[in-house]
Amino acid sequence: MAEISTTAQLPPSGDKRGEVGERLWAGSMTAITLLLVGVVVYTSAHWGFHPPSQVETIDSTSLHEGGEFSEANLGTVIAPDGSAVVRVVAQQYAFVPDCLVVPAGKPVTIRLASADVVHGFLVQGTNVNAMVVPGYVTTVHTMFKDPGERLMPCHEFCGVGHQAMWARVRVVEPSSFPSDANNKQKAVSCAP
Ligand SMILES: [Cu+2]
Repeated sequence: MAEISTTAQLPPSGDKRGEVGERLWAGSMTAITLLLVGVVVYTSAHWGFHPPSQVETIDSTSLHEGGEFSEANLGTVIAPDGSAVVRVVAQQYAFVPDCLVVPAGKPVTIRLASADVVHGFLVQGTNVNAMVVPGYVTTVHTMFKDPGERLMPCHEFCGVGHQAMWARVRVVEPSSFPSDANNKQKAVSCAP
């Protein structure tokens, strides 16, 4: 009578190749994941890219009725330390105001709220790039190094007039900033 072997059989060579393939895939996926995490950390630390918080809520249907985003508050206000806060409303199909004036070399906080649908904005040549979602305030902190004028288009398709929705950002020397901006009661935008 033939003896039955109880020892495990060695896998055929095909299974060995499968294991090598799996290890290769697992290794490449781990490497890609680490690379992506590295890119996020690098852009965040080196370029100052940060996702906007968007945790602050606001009633988008009543922006014009008063509060932070009422008409008189739109534009730039300069704090005693020289930093600036810019408030902007995004609506179909314009930013209000459509020309922002900001000081060069000073911290600038841009606060946006949408009056209707989802919009987006970026400032050409800077790290400013965010979405403006109705119901939330988008806050971006930045600094503009050199004086000059930059474009600020809406980059989120928001309707048939989307391509016409853009503003300008005029970066000026702090010394030539409109003096009205130091008056907290009045926000300023570019002179017409
Ligand atoms: Cu838009």
